Amino acid sequence: MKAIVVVAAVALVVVLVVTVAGDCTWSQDITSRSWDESVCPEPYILIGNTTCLYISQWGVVRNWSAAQTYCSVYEGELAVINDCALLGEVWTLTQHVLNLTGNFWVGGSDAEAEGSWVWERTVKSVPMGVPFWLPGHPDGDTHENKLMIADNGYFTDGNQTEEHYFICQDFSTLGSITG
Ligand SMILES: [Ca+2]
Repeated sequence: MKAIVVVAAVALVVVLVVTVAGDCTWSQDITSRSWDESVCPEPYILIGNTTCLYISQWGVVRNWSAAQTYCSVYEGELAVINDCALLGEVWTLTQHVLNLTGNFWVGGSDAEAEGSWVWERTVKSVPMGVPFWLPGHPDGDTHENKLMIADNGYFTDGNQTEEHYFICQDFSTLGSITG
């Protein structure tokens, strides 16, 4: 009887570790999730019932500016991620459904004023601190002025010349909600 309890406890711990994106948690049942491809224009998919995103996949990495250009080809821009639940959904999709281990450029920058992070599209403030940012970050000073989602599910700052995966957002369909 005691052994069964221990096994159950270990299983619970594993589930919790797998499904925490930074501190932005959501439903622990990955297998029941679906991402709707019918609402948003191709190649975007509806994530979190609110946002049309395109997530670059295997082999498609760009520096920050080239990623922004890539998004513009699909009439979008690098994504605005203001919501903790959306960040959790994105992280789970990238890391555990697409199995992409790496960093993802999104549309934030502090290039205009060091330490003052804004979304390039809206010029509104990027959420700071936990649960969005990796504790201790941003830490790159003027060497790292662009925003990415790290593979641990947190925001972190990166150098714009680095090549990473990236996330584009279509603002034409549901832009009034998140843009
Ligand atoms: Ca900076």
